[in-house]
Amino acid sequence: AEQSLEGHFDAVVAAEQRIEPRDWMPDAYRATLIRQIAQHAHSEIIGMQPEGNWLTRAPSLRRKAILLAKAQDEAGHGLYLYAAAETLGVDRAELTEKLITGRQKYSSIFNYPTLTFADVGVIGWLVDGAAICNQVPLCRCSYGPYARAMVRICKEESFHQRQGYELLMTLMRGTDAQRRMVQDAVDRWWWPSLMMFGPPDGDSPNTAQSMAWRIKRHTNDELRQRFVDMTVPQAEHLGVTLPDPALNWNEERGSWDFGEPDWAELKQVIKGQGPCNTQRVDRRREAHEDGAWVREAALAYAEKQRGTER
Ligand code: FAQ
Repeated sequence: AEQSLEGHFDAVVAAEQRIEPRDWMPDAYRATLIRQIAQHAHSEIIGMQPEGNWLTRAPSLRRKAILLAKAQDEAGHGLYLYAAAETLGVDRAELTEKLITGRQKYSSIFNYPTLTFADVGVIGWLVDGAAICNQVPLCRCSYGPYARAMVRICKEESFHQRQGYELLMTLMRGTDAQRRMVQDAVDRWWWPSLMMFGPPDGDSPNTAQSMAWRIKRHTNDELRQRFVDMTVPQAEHLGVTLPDPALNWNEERGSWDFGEPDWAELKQVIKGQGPCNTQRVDRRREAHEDGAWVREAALAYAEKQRGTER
């Protein structure tokens, strides 16, 4: 029977149909999805912190309203993604526990500081831009609940990217000091954005199996290249310089050649030794502990409701 279940699973994946929560799936497929979806959810939740840093200091009411809406969208994405992970038999409380005790990862990008308001624009442009590049193909992921969550998330990410670009265009029409502020933010975020796509293919232990299962639809390097090709013309239009002397149009490939990110830095950041790792996880732990009374009250209320129904 095991053989035919596996045969059915393979056939569904090969036919580009979706695996659903009640379908049989290999244990390792389930584990890989839990790992990736949990990391993705954690990234959305931790990802609110760098921009949250500017909520009380946004330069106008309009900018503050936009930033608040964006951070709220990210909380929503985190919640959909935890819900998608729960369809695989894990519990959100358990995943949060793993995040705050450092046993599960979140994206390296959120361990860098946001030094000026231009960073808010650059996060929208480059970080959300990279997120879109990575996530649009995930709308075709073989696991139904994850693929469907990605559709709405990608629509909202596109809006986030546009708001970042518009913010930067506004600064670029401003003073010399504002233009320098944008260039400085681009210089600091460019390489970390390229690292969001993960290690180079030769050093990516999960890619081959995840592609065979059609969880991932492209390799890390393919998506990184797609991001560079999409972003170079946007940088030109904006009037900023990307901090990579090796950037060069390759006529033969029809793509931009670019330099090698500092992979040792990515490893350090993933290991917990980036500029803000400790601060980000500590803040998340505090928020979780501060919220304990809300969870207790909600549970007590649910118990009471059950009581009155009986
Ligand atoms: N950071 O074998 P691979 C957002 C880990 S966007 C940290 O290549 P895989 C939106 C990897 O987990 C950001 N760790 O792994 C937003 C693995 O370790 P493990 C979130 C990284 O899974 C914008 C090991 O290295 N997006 O939040 C990173 O096949 C603005 C070996 O790597 C997603 O999560 C990294 N950059 O490929 C929010 C998208 N790269 O788990 C707020 C979904 C690799 O074996 C503001 N995820 N690692 O211990 C994916 O597409 C994949 O998981 C990759 C990694 C591509 C990230």
